[in-house]
Amino acid sequence: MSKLTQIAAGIAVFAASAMSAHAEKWDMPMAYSATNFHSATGAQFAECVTLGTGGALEITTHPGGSLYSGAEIKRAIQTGQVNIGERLLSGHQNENALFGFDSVPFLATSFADSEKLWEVAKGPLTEVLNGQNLHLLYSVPWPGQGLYFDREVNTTADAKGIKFRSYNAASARMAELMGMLPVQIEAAEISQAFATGVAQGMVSSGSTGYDRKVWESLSHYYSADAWMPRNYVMVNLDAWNGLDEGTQNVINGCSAIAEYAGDWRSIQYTDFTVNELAKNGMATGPVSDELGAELRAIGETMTAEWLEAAGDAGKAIVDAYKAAQ
Ligand code: PCA
Repeated sequence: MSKLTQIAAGIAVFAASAMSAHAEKWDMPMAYSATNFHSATGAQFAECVTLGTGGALEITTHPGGSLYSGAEIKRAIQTGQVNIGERLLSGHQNENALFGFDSVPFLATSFADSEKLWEVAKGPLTEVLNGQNLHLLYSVPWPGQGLYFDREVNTTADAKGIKFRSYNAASARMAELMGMLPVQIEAAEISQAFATGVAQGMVSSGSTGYDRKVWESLSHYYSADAWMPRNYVMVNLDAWNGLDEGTQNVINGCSAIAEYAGDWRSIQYTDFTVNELAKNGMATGPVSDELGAELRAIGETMTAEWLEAAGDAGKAIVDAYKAAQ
């Protein structure tokens, strides 16, 4: 080894030990199962930041609600119990109606439209989140939402009285308007809820049905593309402001890659997961014409209700989205 190589090697060892002495470790709670595509994207994001900062900031993901359940994650980040985490923001529409912009029925029902809607909503949403001590990093849509049941359902009359698992205000309201009984349950708990009859149906993507093997209890999946809700990865704003610029740059780069990769996975997963539901014995196909028409009417009611609740800020998002069509 030449003198110069020795010095270089020594500096590298010194730098590595200096870094690990100051290494910061962030836990990242995530609500959905480790095998879910959002969780896979989050794990790669965490690895990207850990590698990109040379280990100075090490992020460890905790999927499946193992650290905090879905409903607790946002508050945990806001209050600094953890510095980073992922959450379905439409689950907090009761705090601010804007969080439900991605669950307005039949507003954006394709990946291209979901992207357009996201582009115009990102600014206002970032502002709301900053006001809650949160910094937004990236967001990835779920595939289109369809209806799951333990029976054949061709009209809302067929679904009357069914206990319907909800995950946000829109899914609960849809249940009510269809004459069903909404019951809020985390995705991590649904296999058990269906097995014990606590719930008999839900609105969700093929992805969640596949992740939770719902064919063990449910028999029908009807594609409806009702809406495409999003998961959001957020950092505590104080923790974000406390990072040096280099670290922020690495996180921003990893976030952009994660958003791209997550979008791609969501697209790939759409058909794959519905095919898996069918392979495992479920009847799959579009909603009947009659149920489709009833859902459209319910969607109009829900859209009017959301616009009323979200006021000018909500209307501005919808107008900007329509102008971009
Ligand atoms: N899966 C999540 C939200 C939307 C989706 O497709 C869930 O069911 O909790």
